[in-house]
Amino acid sequence: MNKTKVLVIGACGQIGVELTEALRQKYGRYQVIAADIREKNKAGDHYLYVKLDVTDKSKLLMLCREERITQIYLLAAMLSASGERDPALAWQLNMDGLLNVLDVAEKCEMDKVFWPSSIAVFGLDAPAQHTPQANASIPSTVYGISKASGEYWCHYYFEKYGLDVRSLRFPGLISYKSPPGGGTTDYAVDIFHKALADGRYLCFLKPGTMLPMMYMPDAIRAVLELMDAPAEKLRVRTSYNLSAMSFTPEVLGAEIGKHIGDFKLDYLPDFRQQIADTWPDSIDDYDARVDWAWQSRFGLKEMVRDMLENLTRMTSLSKA
Ligand code: AKB
Repeated sequence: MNKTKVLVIGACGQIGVELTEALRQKYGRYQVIAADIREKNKAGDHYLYVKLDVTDKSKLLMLCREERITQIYLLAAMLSASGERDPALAWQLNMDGLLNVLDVAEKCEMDKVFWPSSIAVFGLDAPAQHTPQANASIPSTVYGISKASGEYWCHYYFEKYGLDVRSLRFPGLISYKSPPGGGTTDYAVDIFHKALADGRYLCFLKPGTMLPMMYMPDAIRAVLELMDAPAEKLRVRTSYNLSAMSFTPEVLGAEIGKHIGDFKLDYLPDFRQQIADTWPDSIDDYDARVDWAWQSRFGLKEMVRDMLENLTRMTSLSKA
């Protein structure tokens, strides 16, 4: 039997660090190669690590053939806010990266591919509350356009070549192990670091900006559960809506304030406000629940408690 051999591309990023760890636990540390354009970090410290630019298709193909890769997790991407600063580069990285992976996976007859999409595929024309799975929408950012187009490419490779590519539309992800970079939802991570360090935070989104969010342990579990689901159960071959919680900056601030008494939250909205205003308030993930029994575990209270406990522990460890 063909043993699972995994390649995680973008392994040093916010999702990559934790997903690489989870996949190593599941398949064994020598069955998972971490790859990133960056120098090694947590994902590459101890085990297999390759420096890889996903837009270099011949290197990707060579690596997959030499290592007999059977599954790719493609996490390398430019997010919404950085993408608006350099739309051409965002398009090139996000689209060329995906097309290279799909093509190489098909050529190497891989078992499965995972690729994350985002709530950024939805624009102002989509219903803001409980945004349904199948809603033709006009994204407001280059990042959103690349995710919407990427979803169609995943569908195309599945239909045309039978490539088992699976995808989730992630909301804003909150984590303590590794920081996000370049997203509109990043405030929901930054706020914890500033609350603990300074007791205050200057938020780049204004009060009342409701956005869908998810704690990283739920997100990692969602990827593993989706990838384990029987192929015949999966009716969505673009990307699944996924939901856990929704909140505004002031609601998150108030919850943090329950743990850090005199926490102060101020606001100075910037260009990211316009992006956030086009995204849904909440997401309907009915199809994910029905098809592969998705259920989130962390709500706002549990997430805030866990984030603060872990960040406090990590700060005292680094001081010791
Ligand atoms: C971003 O803010 O760009 C991302 C996302 C919602 O996809 N976190």
